[in-house]
Amino acid sequence: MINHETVEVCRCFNIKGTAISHEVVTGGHINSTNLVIFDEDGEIKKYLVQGINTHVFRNPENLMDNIVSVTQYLKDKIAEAGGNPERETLTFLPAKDGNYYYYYNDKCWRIYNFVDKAYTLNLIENETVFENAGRSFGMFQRHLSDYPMHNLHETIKDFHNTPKRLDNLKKSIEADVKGRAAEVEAEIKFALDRTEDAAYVLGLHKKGLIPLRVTHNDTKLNNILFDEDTNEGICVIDLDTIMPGLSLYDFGDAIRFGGNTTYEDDDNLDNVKISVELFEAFARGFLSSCAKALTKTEVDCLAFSAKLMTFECGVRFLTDYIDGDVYFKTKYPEHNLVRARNQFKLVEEIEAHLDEMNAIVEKLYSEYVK
Ligand code: GN1
Ligand code: MG
Repeated sequence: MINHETVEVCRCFNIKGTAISHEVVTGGHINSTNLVIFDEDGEIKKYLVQGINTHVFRNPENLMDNIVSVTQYLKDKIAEAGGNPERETLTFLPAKDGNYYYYYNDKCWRIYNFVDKAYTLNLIENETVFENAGRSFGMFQRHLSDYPMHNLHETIKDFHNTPKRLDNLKKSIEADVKGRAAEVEAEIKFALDRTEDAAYVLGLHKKGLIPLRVTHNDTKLNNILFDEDTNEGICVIDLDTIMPGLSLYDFGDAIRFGGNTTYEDDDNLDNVKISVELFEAFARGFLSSCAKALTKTEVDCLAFSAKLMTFECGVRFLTDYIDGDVYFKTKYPEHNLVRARNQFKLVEEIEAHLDEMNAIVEKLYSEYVK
């Protein structure tokens, strides 16, 4: 089925030819994505046509300014390293007014190329693939290490400020717009009991022990494209939250999602476990590509960052549940609560395995900084 609206949007980005197929791409919790295929004079072209969630990203101009500038920078880095810039980072199309976003039907749209012969994953099937993911995210950070950070806009303020996320939770409990707070007392207690942990990493940053870097800030496993033939991570996608941040956010968030033995919304908490093997695989890949660039304090916090980012995401899901599901897309009424419980179970799991995970990091680090 061809979708009239997305084809019209494509015309606003100067795409010619005949639309031959349309498919909704599910998976992301924020934006709406469509894969639209065109026949352009016998040549088959695939585009991702995305409706930007302007409730979350309130300034599309700044958002696209970051993304276009970073992808152009990455293209040069990739070419210098002998890679393929068309395949290893995203290419965005300008609209007919020259901007990289366009308002149509009161919605804000953007279009980028579809990378062929690549796949995404929601659950890790084997350790090698996760090691490859770690290498890609480490490489992403390395490629951007000299990027002029002051050029970046903060697309979402205090995105990974965990103490602020806890403050927001408290405000939501106070407002309790849907009358849901009473039913989640146990989850609220779990969150508030960890107030001190929530501030630990930012405290080290404020003391000057952890530097700001250009970070991705949403390193979910499904935000990386793997090559169909080699299973190598080839392209980091979902670039909306590229901002100055801490490397620990990227490492920790990747473990939160990929190191869990099940999906982030599995409601059977017995399935939720941290896989120490997967943690080691990702840490090996990550450290192999960026260990030398990290400070010792960053390295010492890597395992802890997995707990921190899982905790923060759980707090966000819980807050959104109490707020009445206004931020994350949900498929059923308790979806955010199920996600929050899943994340908090994973926090407990990480707490129980933290010594083991720290020892793994220490061992790997000494291998890569020899
Ligand atoms: C959202 O857009 P998506 O699905 O890749 C969210 C992340 C959360 C993640 C939880 C801009 O990521 O911060 O960690 O859901 N993105 C934004 O799965 O809030
Ligand atoms: Mg995504």
